[in-house]
Amino acid sequence: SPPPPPNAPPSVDFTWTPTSGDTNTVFTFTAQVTDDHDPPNTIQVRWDWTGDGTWDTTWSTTKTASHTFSSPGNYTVVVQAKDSGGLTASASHMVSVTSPPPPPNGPPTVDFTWTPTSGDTSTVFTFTATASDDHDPPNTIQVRWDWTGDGTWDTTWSTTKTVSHTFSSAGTYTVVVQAIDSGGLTAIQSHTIIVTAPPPPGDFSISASPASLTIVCGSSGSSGITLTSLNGLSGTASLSASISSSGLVLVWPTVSLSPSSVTLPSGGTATSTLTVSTSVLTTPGTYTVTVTATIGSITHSADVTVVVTLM
Ligand SMILES: [Ca+2]
Ligand SMILES: [Ca+2]
Repeated sequence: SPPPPPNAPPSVDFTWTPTSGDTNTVFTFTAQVTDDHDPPNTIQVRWDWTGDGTWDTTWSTTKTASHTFSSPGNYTVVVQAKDSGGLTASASHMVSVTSPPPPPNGPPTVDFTWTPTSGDTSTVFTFTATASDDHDPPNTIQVRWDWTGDGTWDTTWSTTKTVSHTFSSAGTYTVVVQAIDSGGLTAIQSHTIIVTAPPPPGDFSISASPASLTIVCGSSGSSGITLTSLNGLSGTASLSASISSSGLVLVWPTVSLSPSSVTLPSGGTATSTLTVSTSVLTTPGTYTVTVTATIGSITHSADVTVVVTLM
């Protein structure tokens, strides 16, 4: 009989699924082998995932292998088959691996601070929003504000994160900021701000002690004048004194203030001295000395009753 035909090498090819993918994809490769002598299940295969000539698996009769590519790129995948006689064949294909798609857009985050942290209806509050986002840089995030938490937005959308506001009435306000990213996703944050009534206007009082003097003709008397700051008023007070009487006066007493100008500190007091002087010729009787102090547009006065007697 004729000699058996010499051993011929196997033939090999492979398929893979999925046919394309990214760095998260688990590719499954399946080798198809035939041979002139050996049944396919006895043919061994091995794989080189990157075409660099280094085999990445050991020989195996299992024709299916899985692999995930850690970096995007075009990879030449090589399979080699070997029959029982040691003859080999190989096949290669290029597999494209892409980067994974970016994660879906997420909403931004937003919060805000404000200065001063408390105030009244005269206070100009400055609000500063801080926004962040998974895709958009913060300076592209738009914000808008609702000063009263009533659901009506009081500003338009703006990429400017700092805005000023003054509350016209005292109260507790829920300030809301909303942020929106380029994909239209939004986030809100709110804080409570207490706005107090403005302090009462500054004022002062004036008093004289003693409030009445009895002076013998030819002598003099004095009364201490005290100015007291109210509600924080401060300033320079100009003082003046006038004298009047309901009776017939021929020779008037004279009045003077020392000093005639005093500096009133906020929350403090300032003093001056009223001196009423007479001569032996001064008309006896009852007089009213009115001491008037003026700070800015505020004027107050105090009366001192002066009785001038002959002896
Ligand atoms: Ca063979
Ligand atoms: Ca986003």
